[in-house]
Amino acid sequence: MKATATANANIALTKYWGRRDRRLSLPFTDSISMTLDGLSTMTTVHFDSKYKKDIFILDKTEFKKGTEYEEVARYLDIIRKMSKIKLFAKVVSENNFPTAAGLASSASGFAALSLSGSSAAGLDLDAKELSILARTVSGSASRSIPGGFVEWHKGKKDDGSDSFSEQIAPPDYWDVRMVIAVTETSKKMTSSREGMDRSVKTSPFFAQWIKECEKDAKKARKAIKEKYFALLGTTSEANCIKMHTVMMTSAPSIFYWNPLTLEIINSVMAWRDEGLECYFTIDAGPQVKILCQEKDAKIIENKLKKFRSIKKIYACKVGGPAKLIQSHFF
Ligand code: 2P0
Repeated sequence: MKATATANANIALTKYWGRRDRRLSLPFTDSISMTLDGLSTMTTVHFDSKYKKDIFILDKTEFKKGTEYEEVARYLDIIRKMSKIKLFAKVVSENNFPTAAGLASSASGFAALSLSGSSAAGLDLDAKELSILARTVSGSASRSIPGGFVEWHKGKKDDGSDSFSEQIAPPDYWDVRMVIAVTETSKKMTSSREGMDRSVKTSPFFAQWIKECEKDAKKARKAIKEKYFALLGTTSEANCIKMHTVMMTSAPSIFYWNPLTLEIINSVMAWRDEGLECYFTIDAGPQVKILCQEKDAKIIENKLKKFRSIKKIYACKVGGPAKLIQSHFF
């Protein structure tokens, strides 16, 4: 009972920040994302009677306890319950980009685990069921299942059965690019979960944030449908700034940016004034993701290369869905 899957990271163009149900990761808002080609997680899951407990190895390090181990074990429990198997599992997972530094590794990680784990357990889930399963442990992971441009519907039901992600448009529909500037590779100070729960409780702007997200998701949907790049870019950048305002106005305050983050923000605005059409977005970390059209991606990459302190640059096309593969880690 072994299966291996890969899944790409995704970056929200209109964000998820706040859970109405913490156990099931049910969001207050719809969110819309672009899947990133090439930033991916590969995961092998093997259920077998030879394992006396669950084993979890991420990026060649074994986690024997702690949050990461507990999340994976909880996740395997959900799969065991669904498939009615009682076996422990060995999980080996690798990201081809920095883990937990605001590059959506938990999204690709839990999406890859959903597909490999459910498949290893003999379950044959469709994309909707897989995205619900992924969401249960890491909200944004639900958006890494379908590929292309994706919408995660917030849903209304308490059991989460209507809170899932689906594709708005496939990867080859529109050649937009995300150029990512990694400004810091260390693990973030405040996890997304902790941060968003704090924002729900303490930011005076949280209620308005929910209203803004509804308007922004509507604009982003329209922009993708009409391939209206300026609308997608302006909506996405504005939504990101609103989210960070909510983060910063939480108590205690959460600042995910560093000086280089701000320097790149200012540069993107200046480049735009000079006629280079690009827009930034930033998640729960200091990395800056720049949305642009295919024709401008190389120009932006070259401009970023001039910042000596940027640790790494990725230029991503729109990526595909989570998929099963035939080679395994062990
Ligand atoms: C998003 N983020 O929409 C938002 C924007 C971060 C900022 O979803 O800790 O990866 O695994 O529950 O679901 C990050 O949250 O966090 C996130 P965990 P998750 O992409």
